[in-house]
Amino acid sequence: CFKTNPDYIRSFLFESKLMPSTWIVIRIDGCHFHRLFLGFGLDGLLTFFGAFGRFADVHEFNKPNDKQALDLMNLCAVAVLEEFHDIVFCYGVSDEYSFVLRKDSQLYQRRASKIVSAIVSFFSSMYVMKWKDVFRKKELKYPPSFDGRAVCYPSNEILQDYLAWRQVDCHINNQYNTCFWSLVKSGKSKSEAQNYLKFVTERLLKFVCCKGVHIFIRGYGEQCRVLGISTTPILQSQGTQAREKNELLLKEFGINYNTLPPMFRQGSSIFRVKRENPTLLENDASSVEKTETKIVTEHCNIIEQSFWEAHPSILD
Ligand code: DGT
Ligand code: MG
Ligand code: MG
Ligand code: MG
Ligand code: MG
Repeated sequence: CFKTNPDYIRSFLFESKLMPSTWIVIRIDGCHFHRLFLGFGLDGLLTFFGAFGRFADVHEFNKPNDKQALDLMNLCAVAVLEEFHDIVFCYGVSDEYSFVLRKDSQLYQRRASKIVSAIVSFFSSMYVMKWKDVFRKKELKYPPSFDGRAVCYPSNEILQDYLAWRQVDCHINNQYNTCFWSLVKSGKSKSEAQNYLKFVTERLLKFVCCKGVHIFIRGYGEQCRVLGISTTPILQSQGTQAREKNELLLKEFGINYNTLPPMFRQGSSIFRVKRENPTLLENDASSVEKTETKIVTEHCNIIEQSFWEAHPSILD
């Protein structure tokens, strides 16, 4: 006979609750958005087997950045911000988005699996719903999916370091990808382009400055290695890979990296701002009614402290 005592059944339930009084960051990321990189002329074969194909390739996203695909991600993130009132800030790049929930959020009693699954499924549904608004003439060929995870950050400083890390990643990947696809479009094979950039990467150290802390890294993306962290730019004299890549883009392709769209270079930040409502100001509305809350999408530097100083209400 079965034991159907509810307490007995419930005793198996494992609820991982997120630490109280800490910022909660939910990061979602598109599943299999890239193409398997095999070389050997197998790329065509992969596109042919579209059912297992990679989302960005199957949907012919522009390389390295597809404005419409990023616009769609941003629209979905705005919808998430509107739906989940405890979210105070969103940062997105490529196929990922980070959502920051207020420190004192009691959403789903801070149960990680509930929060992650609710946000991930809402975002995925939005992506499908809003597809046609952005890609008017392009058919959605199969349902996209996203994974998600939750991490707690105990202080504003550490939360800002997390966001800076994502923006540094955006910059490094974008710079690498811009060089890579410029080389490919100029007639180099993918492996030639990869080898050329590998040479640049291995010869020189990358140098990133984040809030006065200098981080020295080699490689990019998942292969990125942190070589050292220091408060002084001691290794700067050894050259910066970033500068080298910008020179490559300018000399060989006439691309001035700093004039590329800010959305590609800086990613997208979404947050609420309080603004005075000019129409209500004219009437004799109370001071509370004179301000309205607006959601804005900006492509700016969030590593610099000045961003947080200009928007103190975000982490207030
Ligand atoms: P995952 O997350 O482990 O399931 O695998 P992926 O393939 O999603 O890998 P991920 O998230 O590390 O990298 C994102 C991939 O998405 C990137 O390799 C290329 C693709 N992607 C993202 N944004 C764009 C875009 O604007 N244009 C194109 N062509 N591809 C993009
Ligand atoms: Mg992933
Ligand atoms: Mg992905
Ligand atoms: Mg990704
Ligand atoms: Mg239910």
